[in-house]
Amino acid sequence: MRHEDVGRRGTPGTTTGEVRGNALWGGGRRTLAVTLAALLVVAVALVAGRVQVAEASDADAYVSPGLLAEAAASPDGLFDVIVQARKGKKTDDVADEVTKVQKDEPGTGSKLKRKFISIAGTSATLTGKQLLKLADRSEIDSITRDSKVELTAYTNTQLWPQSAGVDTNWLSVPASLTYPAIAVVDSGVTPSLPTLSPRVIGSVNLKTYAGTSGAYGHGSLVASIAAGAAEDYTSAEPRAKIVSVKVLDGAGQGYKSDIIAACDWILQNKSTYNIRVANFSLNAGGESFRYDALDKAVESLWLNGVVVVVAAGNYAVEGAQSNVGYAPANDPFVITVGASDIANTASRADDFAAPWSAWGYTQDGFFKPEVAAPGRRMNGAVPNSANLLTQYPDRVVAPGYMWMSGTSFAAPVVSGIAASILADHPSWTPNQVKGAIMEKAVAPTGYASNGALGVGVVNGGGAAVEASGLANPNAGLNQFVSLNSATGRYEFDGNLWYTVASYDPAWNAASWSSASWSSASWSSASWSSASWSSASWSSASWSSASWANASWANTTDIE
Ligand SMILES: [Ca+2]
Repeated sequence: MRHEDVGRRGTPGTTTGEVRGNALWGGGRRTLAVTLAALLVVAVALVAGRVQVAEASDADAYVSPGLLAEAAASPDGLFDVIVQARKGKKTDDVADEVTKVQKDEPGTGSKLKRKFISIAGTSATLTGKQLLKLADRSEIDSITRDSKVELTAYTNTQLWPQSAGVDTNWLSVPASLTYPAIAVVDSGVTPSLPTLSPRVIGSVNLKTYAGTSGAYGHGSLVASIAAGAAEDYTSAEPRAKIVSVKVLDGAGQGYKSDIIAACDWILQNKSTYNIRVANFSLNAGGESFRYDALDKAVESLWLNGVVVVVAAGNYAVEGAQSNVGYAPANDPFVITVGASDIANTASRADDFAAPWSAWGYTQDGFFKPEVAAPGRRMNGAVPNSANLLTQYPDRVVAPGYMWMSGTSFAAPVVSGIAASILADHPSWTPNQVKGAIMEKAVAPTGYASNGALGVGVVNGGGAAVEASGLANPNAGLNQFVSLNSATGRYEFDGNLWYTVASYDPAWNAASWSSASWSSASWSSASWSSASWSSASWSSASWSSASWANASWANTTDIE
């Protein structure tokens, strides 16, 4: 029997045809295709390939790794296979051989199935005994598994999955793991969209604002970037599930209280749907996190097992420091995400911050965002009736798909990465997931780890597969967290934090003194000094009324 090293057939990240578009970075046109269909087959084969040590003999058929041993161990068991002819032989010759071994070794359930035209071969269900016998026939070239095909291909015509390092997770995090659900707190997700169906496993409408009717499209676009699986539009984590929590109307408007109700609903239903991640591509008003009700609501999620991912905001002007005062982006526990521009290349080295991506200090002196992810000209799915389509008809890239820019579309990249991490490490806490994402982020060339990109641009593959889970960016805050025996949930004591932070500027040292950050490629020392600043605390004049206005989720005209 011949042995073949199936692991050397493919090269990850194989790319085809790059075309520069007519505006900025390609305008969502087909700039690149990542050909992963063949790689999937190779990866599956590799897993099985380590079982069997093959003997070298040209007389016998090639048999899928492990299959001979399985057939020998289970002579009456049934195996679905594809049988191919030796050179010079035909499909009918193979069919004859299959029929012969069935006669020689009768077995219940065995049968000849398809006779192929495109190849000289057949499909068949064989008993173990028949398979062993067939492998010795000189007419037979190969007997390989008739594997179940679970997906066609994970591909994206854009470069952002490579820049965010998530394309490697499509293959390196096994599909057989349990992938959690991401709650998308937004304008609603259309469950029938081909890229998401049938993985929208729950939805609830908590919107009480009587504004614009119809589907906005924002929620679907966000969900498709987090967890879409369509070829050419594969998301950050195509195996994750989606739960739609609708709080905004057909124009992206809504009440802050509805977003708090969304947190309540997630807390009550997270076990039912295995919700481990909640995505907030919205901000609504903002006060010190000691008082802001939405901040407290998302903290309740965070401290009770749900990773909260929030868009930083789109209100910076020409890259200048804007500070970050809207809730829930201004909450220190959550992962706040800025938007990077990938500079039309897959490499992270030349990435830079989108000029409108909000960054700077919160009312309480915390630096935001922690990380950035691609957020410019992101292709995603929207329903045909979406108001966004009416608003931006020139942004359609294909039927059912359009591009948008904003931190709204960077956040779901990180939500998808969080889902990959939790599939690989189901026991990790939100603090560990945040630590892994920050630890493996990469600062572009010349970037100093304390601006609009946070510590750098996310590296999904590194965070999911390589991170230790030991780095905890919230270690300093944990000393103020305790179990409320009345509710049975963990809570943060903001007043105690305020008292301690007021007289001890080094209260947060624990977060950055850990050796866990030594593997980070960015400077943990410089981030440590920037991550919380008593100088920019609420005494600063900027922290007053300017954060009172409504949601900016409708600031969609940016590019
Ligand atoms: Ca780049």
